[in-house]
Amino acid sequence: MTTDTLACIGLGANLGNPQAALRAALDDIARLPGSVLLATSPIYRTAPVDATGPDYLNAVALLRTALTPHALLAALQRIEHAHGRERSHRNAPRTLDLDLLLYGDERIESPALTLPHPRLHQRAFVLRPLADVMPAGVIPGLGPIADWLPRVADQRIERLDS
Ligand code: A4P
Ligand code: MG
Repeated sequence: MTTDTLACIGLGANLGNPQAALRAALDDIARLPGSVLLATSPIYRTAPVDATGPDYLNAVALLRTALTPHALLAALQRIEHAHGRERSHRNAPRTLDLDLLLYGDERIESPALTLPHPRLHQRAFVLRPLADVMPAGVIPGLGPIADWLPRVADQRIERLDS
C-alpha cells in the first residue's frame, strides 16, 4: 500500500464559533486513517462569495493519503456531520464546510465528486490558503495557483492574527 497522493482540503465556517470549528476539524483531519497531515494554512477572514450572512473563516489543509478520493470525501462528510452541519440549501451559512479541492492530478466529473473542485480558481478564500500550503502548486487543467490569484484580487480576505 502506498500513501503517496497529495490532497488539499478547503475548510470554511461562518456560523457558531467558526474558529473553534476549523481547529476541531483540523484535529479530525489529522487523525484520518491512512493519512498524514503535512501542512495547514493560516486562517483567513473572508467576505461571503455567492452567499449572504456573516464573514467566513477559511483555511486549507494539505495531506498525504492512501484513501481513495471517494473515501476521503466520505470521511470529510462524516466530520461535517459530527460538527452539526445541516444542509438547508446550497451555499447556506454553515458551521463547517469541507471541500476536497485537489487530489493529486486527478480529474473527475460527477455530481458526487468533481475534481479539481469546480469553483476553486474563482475564489480568493480558496486560492490564498492553497498558495500558502502549495506555493508552486498547479491546478490540473487550469495551471499554476499563482497565476489565478491576481484575478481574485477584488475579493476581501484578511489573515487572522492568532
Ligand atoms: N461534491 C462534488 N465535488 C465535490 C468536491 N470536490 N468536494 C458534492 C466536496 N463536495 C463535492 O456539497 C454539495 C455536493 O457537492 C455534495 O453532495 C458533494 O458530493 P455541500 O458541501 O453539501 O454543499 P455546499 O457546500 O452548500 O455547496 P458547494 O457546491 O460545496 O458550495 P461551495 O462551492 O463549497 O460554496 N464564501 C466564503 N467567503 N467562504 C466560503 O467558505 N463557501 C461557499 C460554499 C459559498 N461562499 C463562501 C464559502
Ligand atoms: Mg461544500
